[in-house]
Amino acid sequence: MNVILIGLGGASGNILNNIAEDNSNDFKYLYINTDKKSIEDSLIDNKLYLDITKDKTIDNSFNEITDKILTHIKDNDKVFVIAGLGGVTGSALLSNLGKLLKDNNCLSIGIVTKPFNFEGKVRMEIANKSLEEAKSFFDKIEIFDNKSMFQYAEKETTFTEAFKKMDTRIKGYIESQI
Ligand SMILES: Nc1nc2c(ncn2[C@@H]2O[C@H](COP(=O)(O)OP(=O)(O)OP(=O)(O)O)[C@@H](O)[C@H]2O)c(=O)[nH]1
Ligand SMILES: [Mg+2]
Repeated sequence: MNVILIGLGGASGNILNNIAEDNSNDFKYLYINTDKKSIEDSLIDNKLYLDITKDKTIDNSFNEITDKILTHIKDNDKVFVIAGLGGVTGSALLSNLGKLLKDNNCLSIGIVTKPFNFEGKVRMEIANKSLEEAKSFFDKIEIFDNKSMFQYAEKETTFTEAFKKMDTRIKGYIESQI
């Protein structure tokens, strides 16, 4: 089965890098972000920079790259869409991409993270709103709660280590779905 992982926004960039790094799967990858630096630094081969600096809404910018996205996914059986919810980019693009995939009869699984409590109410609300909107477009959405990350951690566990563990769990989840 062909599998493509599409990442939306900064958190997904880190998650894709961590999954792609060990080369243990022949997944295809596509990374989409509005952050030029993060796109440039990403290890992923296929990436699309969304320029929202020039007076453009994120939705309009997305509509300009839908053809490009479709060229990457046309031959794939299963599309996993990864986004860390709570910021602007991933949260806004989740429904846009979900709808595009649904309109093109792609089997889609969303994989999202929810913010830590310490990130505040506003980011949690953005995350919940995004999830609510995206629900109807995806065949399934799996939620990884960032606050669960430190549940089994030692006192000295750093964020980087904890994120890596979370990314390993996400990778395991994807492998269990194919
Ligand atoms: N698991 C995991 N979660 C992360 C990571 N980085 C950020 N997050 C979470 O993801 C949420 C969204 O962050 P980003 O992905 O950076 O946001 P964005 O979608 O790029 O949005 P903007 O930067 O605001 O345009 C944050 O609020 C964190 O909860 C990461 O490396 N791993
Ligand atoms: Mg960002």
